[in-house]
Amino acid sequence: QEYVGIKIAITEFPEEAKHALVNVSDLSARKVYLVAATLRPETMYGQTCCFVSPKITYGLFDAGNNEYFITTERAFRNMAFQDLTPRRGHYAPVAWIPGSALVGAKISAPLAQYDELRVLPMETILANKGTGVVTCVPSDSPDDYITQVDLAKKPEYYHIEASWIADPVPVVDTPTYGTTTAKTLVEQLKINSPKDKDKLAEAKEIAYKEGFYMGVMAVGKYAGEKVEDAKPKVREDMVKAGQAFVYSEPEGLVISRSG
Ligand code: ZZB
Repeated sequence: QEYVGIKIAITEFPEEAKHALVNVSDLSARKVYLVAATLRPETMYGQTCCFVSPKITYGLFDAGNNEYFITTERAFRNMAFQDLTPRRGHYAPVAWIPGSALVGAKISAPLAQYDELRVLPMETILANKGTGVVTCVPSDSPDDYITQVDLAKKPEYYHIEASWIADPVPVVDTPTYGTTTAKTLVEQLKINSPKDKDKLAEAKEIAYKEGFYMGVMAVGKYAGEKVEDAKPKVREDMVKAGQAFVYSEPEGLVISRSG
């Protein structure tokens, strides 16, 4: 599986995170990025938050070039064997940080239409897939859409502020679902919760196909072009700009949500 790692800059840490990272002496001298794994770089215009799991402990890793990455250890280990890190095979974290301590962090996400976004919790993130960090695109990802709906229903329970939840941004236009593919599918399939696994897997499958084969970009440099054509161009632009990198996950290590 070949993912695009999206570099999402942390611009302000919550107090809890500062506490966890107190022994990292050069933290303020370096850029810190949450790295989100995605198959849909063309949708990055529609990012509305970055999800971490409150159940995962992430590592802060030296990524070279005065940069730190926050990912699962498993993901950084993969990167360390793909010449994406300073020393091949070295993946010891500089510090550990619980996902819960990152919730509320202020972030700046590449191509996002919002200048400032927040880190929010997603309980259904799988620890053994991607980087354990998921960038939220509620226009096109049914999982992201329903997670935001759920967060908005009980912000106190999730220890977040309702104002941290941003509205979806139109990114891809499709003949069947317009620019609200995720919302429409969630409603049509009567998905009520982020835990509605089977229906969400079905919605994701439909959304992927519809977006890729029928979608036209509704925003950005390639507005008006087919998603099929725009996808590799957006990916290349982001890689050249240092906003993203391509990394692969060995087959067989990928455990899909559908089982
Ligand atoms: C942004 C995005 C925009 C995504 C979209 C999807 C969609 P797959 O196909 O099963 O490999 N993801 C990544 N890592 C995890 C994880 N550890 N746990 C749970 N979800 C994860 O899934 C890859 C997609 O699943 C990734 O692409 C990421 O969400 C999420 F418009 O990133 B995506 C129709 C889907 N649309």
